[in-house]
Amino acid sequence: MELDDTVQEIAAAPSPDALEAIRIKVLGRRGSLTLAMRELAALDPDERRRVGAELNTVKERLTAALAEATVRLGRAELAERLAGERADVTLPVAFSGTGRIHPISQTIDEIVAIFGEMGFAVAEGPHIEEDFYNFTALNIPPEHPARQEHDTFYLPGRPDGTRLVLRTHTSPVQVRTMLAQQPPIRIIVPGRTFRCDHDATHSPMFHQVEGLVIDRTSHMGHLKGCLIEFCRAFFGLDDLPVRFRPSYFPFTEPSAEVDIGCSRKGGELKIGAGGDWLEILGSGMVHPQVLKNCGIDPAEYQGFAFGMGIERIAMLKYGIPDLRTFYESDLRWLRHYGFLPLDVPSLVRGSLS
Ligand code: 2NL
Repeated sequence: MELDDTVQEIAAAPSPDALEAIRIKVLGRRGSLTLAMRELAALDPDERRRVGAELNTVKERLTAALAEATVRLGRAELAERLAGERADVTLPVAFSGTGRIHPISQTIDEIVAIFGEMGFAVAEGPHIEEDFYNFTALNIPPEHPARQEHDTFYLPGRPDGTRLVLRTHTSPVQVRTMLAQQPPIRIIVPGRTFRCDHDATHSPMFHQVEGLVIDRTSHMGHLKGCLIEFCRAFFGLDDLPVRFRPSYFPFTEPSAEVDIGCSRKGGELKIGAGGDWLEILGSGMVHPQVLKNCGIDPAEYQGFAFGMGIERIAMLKYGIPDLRTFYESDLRWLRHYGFLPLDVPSLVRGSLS
């Protein structure tokens, strides 16, 4: 009778702890069954065999009941945990509020969105370059100041006497593209660039976006239309004044610098019509010698190119006053000037047009 009660108690145990308490009470070192087994020694042999067999049956039933209860409680615990941890995958994403997109990345994404809409593809290339791709192919003469030790990061000389450089602009990617494919070419090239320069307005590492268009009849009118459209889209001003000013680069002829309208009333710079001008881009028609160096016949093809510094236009658009803060990895700065990960630049959401 007592056995049936215990088996029932085991089957009803509400928790693993309660079950363990019952096991100790019966099978523990001083458990009722353990003590009864111990007392067998005092019985005469016949009696011992009979009671011993009975106690063994009791022990087997209890052990089986305990094992069954352990499985039952384990299942119940798992079911409870699964119910508690159930994830509703249809709920909206809970934004953790931590990460931000760096203003340099955001600005590059914006520029890519604008030129992407005009049919440009993005091209990328190595930061460590051959002298040929960074200088020679671009018609930059050996005595040009840009080539000097003082202005360019050179790697140690190689056994054959040549030296690799940290690219000083992203143009070598355009050179590589022209050597790899025939026109039509329509690319923009964002990326890191390096110059031996470090003060309040120069960083040894900075970012550029350059663009290149080559086709049979690409002309200065295309250059102008393309860059006027870009300036207005980037600053979000349909009537932004844009002017082209003659300039000089070894890799373009003719060359033009691009200014946008601004005002400087009371020492505060404001982009837009205001009678004053601010330089933001360099551009020009690709020099025939550069086309030749890059395996393109200048009698058949012509094109235009342009380049701009990302930090500079990001500072103008987003009112960031100090260049050096871009690379300090200050989380408070990033929370203030950074962008939400889902704030993806595009022309169809109104923020760029
Ligand atoms: C500036 C001026 C410029 C280019 C970059 C270029 C590239 C090739 C051929 C011809 Cl492969 N030109 N790039 C042309 C004109 C200006 O950048 O002020 N950049 C920050």
